[in-house]
Amino acid sequence: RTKLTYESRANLAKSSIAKRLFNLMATKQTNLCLAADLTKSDEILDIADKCGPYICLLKTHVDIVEDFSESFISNLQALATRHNFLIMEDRKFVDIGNTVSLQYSKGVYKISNWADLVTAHTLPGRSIVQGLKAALDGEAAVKERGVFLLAEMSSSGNLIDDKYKESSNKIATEGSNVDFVAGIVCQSANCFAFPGLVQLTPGIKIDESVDKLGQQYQSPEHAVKERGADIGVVGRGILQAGNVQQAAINYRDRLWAAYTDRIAK
Ligand code: UP6
Repeated sequence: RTKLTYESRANLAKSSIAKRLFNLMATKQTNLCLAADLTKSDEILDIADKCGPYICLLKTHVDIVEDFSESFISNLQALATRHNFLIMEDRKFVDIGNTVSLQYSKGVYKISNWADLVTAHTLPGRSIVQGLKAALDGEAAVKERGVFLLAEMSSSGNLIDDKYKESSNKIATEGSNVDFVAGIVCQSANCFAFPGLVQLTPGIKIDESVDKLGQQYQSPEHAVKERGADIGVVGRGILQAGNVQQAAINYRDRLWAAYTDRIAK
């Protein structure tokens, strides 16, 4: 799968939003996801505006926003339209189907109303995908949304083993889930084989290999060429840079060059 172009993988994808994402990456020539881990809505909107032209995906953790409001969401959506990127809420759902269904669509954040994509752990089993789908109102709504399942984590000492990885892959590709599972969050190319899924890989930074709280980083080139990343997630590598726009351009250029190298070989 890692030798194929994003355009050809768009044709193989079974989830509509995965198709859309692959095509967006190909036309906009970016495989960079910005992890906008900031706690004030204005800061998130500001960085989304500055980095928007260089990213395919903006990833939020909406529960760290201290001044959440509906206008924050509508402003973020306007920026997503203006700069042509998708929005992923990195909620990492992990509960029984009925609970995740409520967490996805209700409460303060009503995530299913605005997030094109969400993330979920596979720990509860296949019912987590069914629970998320159940929150959406019919087939048309399912088509506009998707989930990325976690099959690996970047944190040192995480408890995921080979069997868990394999089972996560099975859940992602089985029967009724395929129209809704858009991709896998993982660290290595051997997590799944189906080329219609997007590999999202967090833990990318140019000048550091760890943080103080267990995060482990790799370079853009290593993530894309050795580990099979289709989209590289960069948070602090951009957020803490002196010039965030220049940093986004730099990460975009390196991730994209690594992808073009990968498919040329
Ligand atoms: N993330 C990881 N590792 C995972 C899954 N998700 O780092 O296995 C997410 C974090 C954070 C971002 O929740 O939002 O990716 C990484 O941020 P950083 O680049 O600042 O370390």
